[in-house]
Amino acid sequence: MFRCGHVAIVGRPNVGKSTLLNRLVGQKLSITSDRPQTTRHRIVGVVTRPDAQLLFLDSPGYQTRTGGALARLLNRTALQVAEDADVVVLMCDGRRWTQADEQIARLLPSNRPVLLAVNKIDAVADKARLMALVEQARRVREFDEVVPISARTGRQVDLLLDLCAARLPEGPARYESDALTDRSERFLAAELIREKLFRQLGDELPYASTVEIERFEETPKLRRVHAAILVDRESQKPIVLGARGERIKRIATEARIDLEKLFGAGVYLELFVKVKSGWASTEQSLRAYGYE
Ligand SMILES: Nc1nc2c(ncn2[C@@H]2O[C@H](COP(=O)(O)OP(=O)(O)OP(=O)(O)O)[C@@H](O)[C@H]2O)c(=O)[nH]1
Ligand SMILES: [Mg+2]
Repeated sequence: MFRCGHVAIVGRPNVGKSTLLNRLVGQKLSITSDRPQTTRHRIVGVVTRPDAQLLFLDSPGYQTRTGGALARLLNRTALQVAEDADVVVLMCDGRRWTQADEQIARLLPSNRPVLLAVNKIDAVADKARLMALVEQARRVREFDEVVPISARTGRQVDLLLDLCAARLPEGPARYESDALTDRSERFLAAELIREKLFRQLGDELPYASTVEIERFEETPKLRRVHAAILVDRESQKPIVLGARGERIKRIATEARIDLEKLFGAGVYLELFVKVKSGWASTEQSLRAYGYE
């Protein structure tokens, strides 16, 4: 008997959804950062075992204080992911249960298994507080299972994996057994560059920035990537470039190192900054840049 199906990972921004996806797959597929709204696209991470193939869906954190076309689009993606899955993992931060967690818990479908993953237990010293949090969450809705985990250290992640696998429908594998994701190398390259941008820019970050791959050439041993960082205003360009172009150079170097690891090949990366006013202001223009 073999099982295969989708497991959605949902939750408010910054609780560690993408960190979990990467931990499960054992590769850095989905970008992470210590600021909310890092993930903007759904991405599948494939885990193949002798008894099951689990297709984990990472999604943007659900925003309860929304505004703007990008936020609206991300929220739709976040909920759609749960609707499309066989099993839902609601993730929360073990340090606090908030109004936002409560709101998301209520929005989840009631006709399929929902597991609560209480993450970041490595950062919770007081286990009684963890118990209190679980009680609070249980008052909102029923959960099939509650699993305290640490996506960062990997603690109890295997247990969560087993519990998800057991709840999938019977069926054949949908991906090759060595597949990691449904996304192209081109997409992964754009995302990893965006991660470096997020991490390097700190609070100066122009939220209305994205990465566009202009050229992607593949040979067995080398990927040649030309990518543009799009910003909304001319005044944001020097922020991305940094003094004497040092910042963009650092972004490119870090992205290249991660990409080489992920692709198992050499990477030649050229990075530019471009001003494209209003690229994130309407849903139509967002679609033109790959947002669903
Ligand atoms: N201490 C601790 N930190 C964690 C753990 N898991 C994730 N983090 C950190 O939490 C932050 C957010 O992680 P992400 O995986 O980007 O969170 P996310 O839920 O995908 O966030 P969005 O994509 O913005 O919705 C990062 O700084 C992670 O390193 C954990 O188990 N323990
Ligand atoms: Mg994320």
